[in-house]
This record gives sequence, structure tokens and C-alpha cells, in this order.
Amino acid sequence: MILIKLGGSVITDKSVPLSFSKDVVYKMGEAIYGLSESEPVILVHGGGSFGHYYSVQYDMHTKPRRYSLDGFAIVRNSMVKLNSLILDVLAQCGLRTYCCPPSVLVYSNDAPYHDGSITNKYNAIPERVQELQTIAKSGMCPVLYGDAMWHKDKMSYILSGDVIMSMLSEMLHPRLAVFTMDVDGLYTSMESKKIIPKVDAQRLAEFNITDDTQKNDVTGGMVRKVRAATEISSNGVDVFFVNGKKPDRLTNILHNKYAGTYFSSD
Ligand code: IP8
Repeated sequence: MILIKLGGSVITDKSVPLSFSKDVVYKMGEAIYGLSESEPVILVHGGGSFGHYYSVQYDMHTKPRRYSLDGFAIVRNSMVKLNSLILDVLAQCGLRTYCCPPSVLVYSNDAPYHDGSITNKYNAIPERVQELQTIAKSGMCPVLYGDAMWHKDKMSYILSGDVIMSMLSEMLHPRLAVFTMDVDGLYTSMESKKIIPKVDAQRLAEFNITDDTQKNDVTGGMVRKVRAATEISSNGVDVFFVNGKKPDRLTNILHNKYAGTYFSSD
């Protein structure tokens, strides 16, 4: 099984509010469809200029707090809209999508079936995550996304698609976890734009990872992605960062050829 994150910077133009990159999603969808005939795939997409645009406006972040309830509603609705646009395009590519909002997989802290204890690091509902795997193995393509989530006592928080990638990797141990983005991978520096082809978790401390995408991004941009990739690879899953606007590179990775930045699991 393969997990693929359709990054917010690829599926939308983050500098233009509510801009959906239909053609890019279509090309990635074609590459994914080619693979999904022979191997189960689960997709996760980010918020891009939909969810992040409104999260910035309403000052909503990843820590549970009493954010504006108006903001909570608007962010959540914007993600439903983006998800619906993505599902339509993926269906045009031939994928049998199975829409799965992340609230289906995660205990909300005052859900009636929840005993109050944190069951695992991500507060995930294990049976639901396993069911998602069964659905993927049956020839459907589950599609999840980062979202605004209910907490308790009128609190909410932003759950990043990168965290969903970590959660699914830890519980389902896919063959690969791939993060698509609008750059070629991880650069040694923003000035040189030289790609780091292979990273192992131990060497990561040598790199001073900085980010210039944070102003339109409430979940931490590249820094969070690197953290997620390191966590996933140290749990034994190979991770790739790849440019989603160059779909042949995505196809290469899916067929065991190197492209972008590889986070080795050994
Ligand atoms: O772009 C964030 O998901 P991400 C989703 O995967 C929202 O970090 C609602 C901003």
C-alpha cells in the first residue's frame, strides 16, 4: 500500500485565495490511477489557499483553543469545498474515491464512546483506520484531508494532513509515504536550491531547516513536513518528497525509481 499526500501548494496556488489547480490535480490523478490498479493507495490532501486562507484570517492553529466558532465553521466548509473539487477531478481520472473526513478517524475528546483516556498518540480510532485499509485493498481510493476539528468545551484545532500521514503510516505500515509539493524536494539552502537526494533521520540535525512558506500556512509548512517524514521513516517506512507539478517524477517513485528527496527507513 502507498500513502500519498497531495500538498496544498500543489493543488492550489497558495498566494491566491480559493484557487484550485485543476490541471495539476488531474495530472497527479492520472499518475496515481496508473498505480492504483496494482497496489492500494490512500490519499491525503492539504488545505492550501482554502483551509489555510481562512485559518490565517481567523487566527486558528494546531493547538486546541476557543477559536472563533464562525472561523471554525468557515474553515471546515472551505475544506469540504476543496475536497469536493478534488474528488471530481480524481473521479475523471478513473479513481473510485472514498471520501473520508478525518473526524471519522479521530476521537473527539468528549465523544460519548470515548472513555477520556488518550488511546494512542494521535487519538485515532483503530477500527476505523483498519477499515480504511480494507476499503483501499478492495479497489477504492480513500481520500482524507487536513481539517478543522472539534475538541471539547467549544474548542477546536487545525489537524494537518501531515499529521494524518504520520498517523496512517504508524498504524498501517505502507510500502511508501510520498509527500508532493511545489518544489523539487528538500534544498540544502534556499539560495543554492540544491536538492538533498537522501536524508537519514540521524543526519537531519546537521541541516538547519528553515521555511519561507509559513505566512500563509498555520500548520508549519516545510518544517512540519520534515518532522513528519523523519518520524515516519524512523518507524520503518520509506518517505519521498517530490514535485507534484512534475507527475513523471511521481510515477518514477511509485515504480521504485528515485526522484526528489528520499528519507531512508534504514
Ligand atoms: O495543509 C491543514 O492541512 P495541511 C488544513 O495538510 C487546514 O497542513 C484546515 C488548514
